[in-house]
Amino acid sequence: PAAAAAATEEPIQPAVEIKYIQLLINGNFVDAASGKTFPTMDPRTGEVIARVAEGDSEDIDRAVAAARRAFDEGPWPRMTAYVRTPSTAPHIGTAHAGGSRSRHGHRGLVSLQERCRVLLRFADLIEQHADEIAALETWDNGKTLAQSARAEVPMLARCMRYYAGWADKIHGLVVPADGAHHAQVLHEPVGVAGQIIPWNFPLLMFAWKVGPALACGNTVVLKTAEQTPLSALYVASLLHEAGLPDGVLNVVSGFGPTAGAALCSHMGVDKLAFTGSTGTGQIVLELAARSNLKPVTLELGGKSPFIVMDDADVDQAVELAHHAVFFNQGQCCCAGSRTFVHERVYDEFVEKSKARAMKRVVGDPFRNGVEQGPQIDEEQFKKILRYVQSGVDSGATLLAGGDRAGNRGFYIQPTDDMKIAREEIFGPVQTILKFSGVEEVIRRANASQYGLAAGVFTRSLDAANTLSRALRVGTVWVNCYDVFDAGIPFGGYKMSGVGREKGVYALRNYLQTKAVVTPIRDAAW
Ligand code: TXE
Repeated sequence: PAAAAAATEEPIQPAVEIKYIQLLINGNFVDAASGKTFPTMDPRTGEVIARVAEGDSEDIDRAVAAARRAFDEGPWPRMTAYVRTPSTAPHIGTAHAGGSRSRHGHRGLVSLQERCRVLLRFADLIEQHADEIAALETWDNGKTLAQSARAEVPMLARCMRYYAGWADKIHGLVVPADGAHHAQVLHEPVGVAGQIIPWNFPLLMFAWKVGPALACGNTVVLKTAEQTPLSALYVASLLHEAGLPDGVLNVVSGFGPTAGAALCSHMGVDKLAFTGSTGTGQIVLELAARSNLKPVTLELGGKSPFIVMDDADVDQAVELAHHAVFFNQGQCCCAGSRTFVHERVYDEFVEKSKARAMKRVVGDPFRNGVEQGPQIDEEQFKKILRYVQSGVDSGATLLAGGDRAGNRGFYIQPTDDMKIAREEIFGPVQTILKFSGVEEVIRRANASQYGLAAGVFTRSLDAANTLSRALRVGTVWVNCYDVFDAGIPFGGYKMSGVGREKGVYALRNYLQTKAVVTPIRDAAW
């Protein structure tokens, strides 16, 4: 009842103006070539927030051409690590590195430090505009304002600073080669990176994709999710204010099968990075293979286990397991959506989890104290309720929730059930399963096509070590969950993905490796 009341109150008017609704191509905000627009919705009400330019293959062509020009002719990929005339170093947007003449007629080298500076200035601007960015994200996505403001905007800034720090520290090797040869290994930017991001964490996905790509000197065409186009356009404008040269980052709003597929198939794109569903990831990989074999990194779905051992403090375990699955309305690729609980603490855990789920405050994400906003859209909302129903139909015991909250928008009651689930629900639905031994839980936790993350809750170091090594997943959180520092690699085993984002590992996705071999004339020396 508390949830229903909160969800039926009048929506709070967000304190932000919508400034950017066009595509960002070559440093300019422009309409789609077709002139078409599409609505982006407020998930609290299902009403239109704004109409946004709808990019299509022609716009992808324009954006890739701009990114290509910025890569082939601009300073961004070829900054040197020193400046010839520091006091008169030309402005980055007009200079042409390497001493050749730019279209503006300037000469001179641009320090690689300038790449760091642009990213650092961008992080400062994110902090200066934190309130507007957080409000925009919450409005378009439905996540709580507290989460946008206290977690996601700071993490975006942190990620940009992290990669700013890498920009002048990327270097190759000298290899001791047999024979009278000097062998160098150079690490060069790949070129034009196509990046496709989903709607569940628009700002973080922007950070994880754009940060390493730019730090390595690539240029980018970013396709945002059709449900959440607004925040990326806003922060991209700040990146230009920070001094990013035109064409280095282009942002195309639009749909998957049109704009997204055109980016994947484009012969002028040198590398693809995708986050989204496993099914769409397979399409992306196929389109890349059928066009120019561009390398692809994928961050896909999950069905992550959260394992509670019998020595756990049950109250703490309940709280953490709750957070692991309900965070972000359950719309996390790494949601701990299979809660495995040892039989000795199972009954107590189930009782307390049910009480916790029923206490969860659902309502307007702009309101203080609200823990859960609406789901992203009607499609996801209906899909989640279908899953809950199918659980009940196949014998699951519904402990809490299981229905919509309120009478408009896409709010769902926090739901607990007891069902062996395999598919990604992507909603506020916790499935609680009983186990009796370590070997058994390892087997059952690993019996999934996915392998993104896992949680382990125990006081035993031995249990933590055994489980951490046995679980076939990209991240194991022991006595914590959803820790996403920019330096920690993230990605999946099995059908949860290919490659890693964040940390030093993400740099590999955006670098080519070149061997340069030269003879050493006077080998006797
Ligand atoms: O995902 P899609 P959807 C899962 C989650 C959710 C389900 C469906 O289970 O319920 O996916 O969500 C673009 N070529 N995740 O339909 O389709 C699309 O425009 C190129 C998990 O939103 O994967 C968007 O930008 N691109 C996930 C992006 O792909 C295409 C996050 C993601 O959309 C395309 C989101 C195509 N043919 C959903 N079709 C996670 N791993 O965090 C779509 N897109």
